[in-house]
Amino acid sequence: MIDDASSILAALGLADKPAAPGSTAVVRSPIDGRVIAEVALNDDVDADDVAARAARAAVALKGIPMPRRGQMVRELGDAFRHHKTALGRLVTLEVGKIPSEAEGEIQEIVDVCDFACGLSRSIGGATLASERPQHRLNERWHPLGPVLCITAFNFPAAVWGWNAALAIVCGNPIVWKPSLKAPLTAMACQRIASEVFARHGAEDTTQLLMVGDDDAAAAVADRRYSLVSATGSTRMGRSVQHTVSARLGRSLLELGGNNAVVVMADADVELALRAVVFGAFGTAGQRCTSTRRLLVHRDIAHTFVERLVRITEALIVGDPFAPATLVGPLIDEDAVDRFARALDVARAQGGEVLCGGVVNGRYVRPAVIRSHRDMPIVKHETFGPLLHVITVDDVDDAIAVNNDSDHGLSAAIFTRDLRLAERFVDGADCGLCNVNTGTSGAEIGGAFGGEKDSGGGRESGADSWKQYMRRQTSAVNYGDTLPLAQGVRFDVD
Ligand code: UN1
Repeated sequence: MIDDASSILAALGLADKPAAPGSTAVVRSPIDGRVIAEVALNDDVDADDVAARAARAAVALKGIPMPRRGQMVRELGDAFRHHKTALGRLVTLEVGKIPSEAEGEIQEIVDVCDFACGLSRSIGGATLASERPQHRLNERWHPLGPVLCITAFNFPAAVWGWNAALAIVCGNPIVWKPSLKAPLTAMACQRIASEVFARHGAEDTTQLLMVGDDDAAAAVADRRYSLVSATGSTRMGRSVQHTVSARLGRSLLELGGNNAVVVMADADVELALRAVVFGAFGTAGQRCTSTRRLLVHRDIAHTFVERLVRITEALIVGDPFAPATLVGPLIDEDAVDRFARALDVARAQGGEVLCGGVVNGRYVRPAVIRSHRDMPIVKHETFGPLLHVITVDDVDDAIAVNNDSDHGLSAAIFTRDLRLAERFVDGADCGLCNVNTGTSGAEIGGAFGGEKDSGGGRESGADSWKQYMRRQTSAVNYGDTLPLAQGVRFDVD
């Protein structure tokens, strides 16, 4: 199936040979479970060296004017443009996304680099009126310091890209701890990035920290990292937050989601069907923004669900490199077990599995389950192609069910009625809330992230650059006297 694994790796300068002696991680392609590489892991001494280099790189980067850092990030974007196809193939090989989605992920890096380059000439602080005569108050933004970026397997490149482009423009080096389920994509991105930054004499602007999740704890606790930006499970996020808070550091968390699409009785059904199918089963349901709950109006529930099941049953599941495939494999056998278990639990709690189940190995058929709103499982995230269908009576009911989840990442409503749309957006407690388009596939221009167990962070877009900078208020006296604020007098002769 993937006889050209070696050529995909070679195109990006990666070897499929076993790594040198020492701890290694074996990388298997989810497509057929075959070992495609073995990568060397970092030990404690390496980890300390990486942090020390990052601290030195922070000093060097701060000395480079922001628009020049923007230029470096623009070149980074160009390099990713150039390698888009090759990187996309690697993402498909390593995590099983179909090529269109894999390339879309690389495009997301290109987009955020363009965005960050623009920011490099527009980031500024406010000038404020001072209560003291001949004084000016102004706000200045300084680089924060090294950023530790922890990413998950499902977006093995883009999430680092969001963080890296903004962090670097803001003057911070970035150390990337990728998921050991997808280290090759990280190695390829790092190779590309280090070439760009070496051209500018800014080595170590990006580095990799190749350690397992448990061994990342020491880096998370390391005060040399001013910001820990972590994407992954809520459990991981809680532990990161706990450790970083204890040292009064900053964290930026982008965790799971249990996202709902609401389809009202007046919805454009064709649009809604497409959005639900892509949202729930695209990326084999392995996005944090994947649609996990369909809240459909009682009046159209029967016909909508019938059509949805028909479309779902016709989806082509299989080798993601095959042109007709829309749903590739799950990342590993554990993910398949969790999916199978979720179907059993849903059945045990009174759900009716209308279609879907395990096929073989790492392949599953997307599942649609007729569920009840009070089944405990519908309140939890299952990372896979599984959709709970729940009927709702009206928009207020939809809001109530949508919000009855520990997560608050993304939601969407399909309706032609402006009033229903606005009421839903008003009432949904999620960080992202769409109208007549699905829950996943956010653009980099908007702040991305969610509430509650989704972590509260906002990555990419909008004004998220503020999280990568240290804010300073500066009072400047351009007069000849020293008036004190609040009218305080302290006369010394
Ligand atoms: C994730 O699943 O961790 O909005 C990120 C989306 C993508 C990013 C998802 N742009 O689905």
